Amino acid sequence: MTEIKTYPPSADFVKNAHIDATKYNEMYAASINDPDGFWAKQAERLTWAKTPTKIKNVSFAHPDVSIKWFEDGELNVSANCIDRHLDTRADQTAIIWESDDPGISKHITYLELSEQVNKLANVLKNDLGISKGDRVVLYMPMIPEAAYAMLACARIGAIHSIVFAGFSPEALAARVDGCAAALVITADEAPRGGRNTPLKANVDKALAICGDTQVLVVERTGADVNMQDGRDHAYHTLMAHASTDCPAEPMNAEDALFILYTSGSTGAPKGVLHTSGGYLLWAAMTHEYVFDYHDGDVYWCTADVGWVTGHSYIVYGPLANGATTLMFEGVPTYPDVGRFWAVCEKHKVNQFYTAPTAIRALMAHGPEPVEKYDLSALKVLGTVGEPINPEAWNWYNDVVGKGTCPIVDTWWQTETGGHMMTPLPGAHATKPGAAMKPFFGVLPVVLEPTSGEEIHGNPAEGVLCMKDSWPGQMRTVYGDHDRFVKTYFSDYKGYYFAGDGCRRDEDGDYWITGRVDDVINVSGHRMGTAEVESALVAHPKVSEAAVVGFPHDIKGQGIYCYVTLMEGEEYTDELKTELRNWVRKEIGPIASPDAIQWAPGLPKTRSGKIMRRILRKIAENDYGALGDTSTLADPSVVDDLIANRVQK
Ligand code: 6R9
Repeated sequence: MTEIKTYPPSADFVKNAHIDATKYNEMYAASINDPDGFWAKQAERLTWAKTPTKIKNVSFAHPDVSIKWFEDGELNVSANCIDRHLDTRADQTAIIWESDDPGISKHITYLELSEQVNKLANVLKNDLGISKGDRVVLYMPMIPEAAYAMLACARIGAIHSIVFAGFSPEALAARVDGCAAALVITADEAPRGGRNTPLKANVDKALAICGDTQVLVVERTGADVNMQDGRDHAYHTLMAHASTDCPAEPMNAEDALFILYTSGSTGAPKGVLHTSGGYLLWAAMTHEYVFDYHDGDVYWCTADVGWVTGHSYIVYGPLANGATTLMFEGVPTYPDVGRFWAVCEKHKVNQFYTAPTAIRALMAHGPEPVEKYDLSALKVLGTVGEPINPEAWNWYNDVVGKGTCPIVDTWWQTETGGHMMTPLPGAHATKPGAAMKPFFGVLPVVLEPTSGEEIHGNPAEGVLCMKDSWPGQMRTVYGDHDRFVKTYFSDYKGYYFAGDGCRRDEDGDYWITGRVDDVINVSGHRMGTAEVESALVAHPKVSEAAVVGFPHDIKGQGIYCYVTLMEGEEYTDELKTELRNWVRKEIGPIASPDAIQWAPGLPKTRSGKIMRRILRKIAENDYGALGDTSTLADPSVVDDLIANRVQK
């Protein structure tokens, strides 16, 4: 075996870090040995209207899964992210907004944030009749108003559900419908990479599908948009008259904060539900310790608020900590491939957090676009969303971090609310590609996939599960608790099953090996193969479709579709283009197929189950490893598929 190089933090870094190796070990042991004591103490980092006395009340026992943290505590998330900072930080920048246009940015202080959020909370309550428990869908560009809207919902106890602005009207309609939203907040258009997405027009199309709700429209580009009388309201008009004082609604720790839809291996996307107290504590604590955030630092997470990373690490975690958080509207390649580094230099970014797919895309352009800029403010680099390959890790470390910035490879999920497995930058010697260690309170186990037995000792390889709860854990699937239990607690009873495989090495460090289910990860975006399949079969000419992931240099995984047409339909290149556009329309551009292969026959078992294992191997160009095909109803279809494989 080749020796794995490790990268310890410098002595200077360790000296200033919140958590060094000794402290990590002490705190980790305390978090596991005395969770109630540990979390009661940690809960003091939030401001409670009523301090919780009941700390943890959890059962992972199938089928009666129930998860409660701080259940008799009361707090308001927006008061924690804003009000409590006003005495000391009113003039400190809360949000640095960097527009898609490199010439435009602005700084929003905590006082300004407070005024905007209070006003909007009043608009929601008084003009639009939104009250505690109502659902509000956000379909927005990366503009400060997106953060205002999240916090305004939190302030009055409304539950937000953000739909990524890259999703199609069809996908938006399903999500508006899924939570019976009382309001959609959007903008006229979303500029990204020099192009404008017509958000309001998409909302109009979505509401034509799912039925009307009220709409609040932020003016971003000033484009002329349709405004339906009585249904659509102009943000700036209503805000102009709103008061800057809206008392924060006291919320129980277990009251819902937000819903966020995410893809699973089966069925339609699930509405992951997070609650107020545990989630905020988890987001705040991980933000401080994992990025080693110190007062006065400028922190930048390049995600979109449409994903969980944007929720926890652009808005809630940083603002709960009184941090300065950068919000970027654009893309890494506009106006050129040096944009990330130009922004780092311009705003003197100290912690930078992005996805491996972005690193790989930028790495392809060599070191020059990075070296043009002064990145000396950088202290910590982070990655999230998918496994990072060692080449990309090394490039990030050498070219971006100049070998002086610890890299935190953070493994977590929409479901986990925040970081779960990650090195802490002052505590651990990192290894390229390893998620390393559990965060405080996290109890990972490696299970043998078929028996479900825990594998003790090192090294170990199997599926990754959690043996106990942590405060940031999702509480349920919105409106479908049975689905929650079935998805996460049924395959391995008594454990939370994450859906990922992992390896624990000789030193006890964890490496995430990728999904073990039918979820694929395209440019860090999670997608169920079943979703793409159902979009394809919704086309009138398609009779059957099977979708698998295959290795892709930049995206991590690409989307490979096998398609069978209806009797009598012609297999043409034009139809392939049509199907590609169809999927983009049904789901959004992120689901655009990378390869479509005509498959007049699909490999099926005698009981009619599609053998995806075989389709995966063909897409991966790995025919030697097809395994046993004798159980197929018609083994000859495999040869046909190999002969007609689409070259990638
Ligand atoms: C935060 C986020 C979750 C899935 C997860 C896993 C993959 C995320 C990773 C990683 C390896 C990392 N994933 N971070 N795999 N190393 N550091 O991405 O949430 O969109 O719900 O995706 O992403 O497969 O199960 P989400």
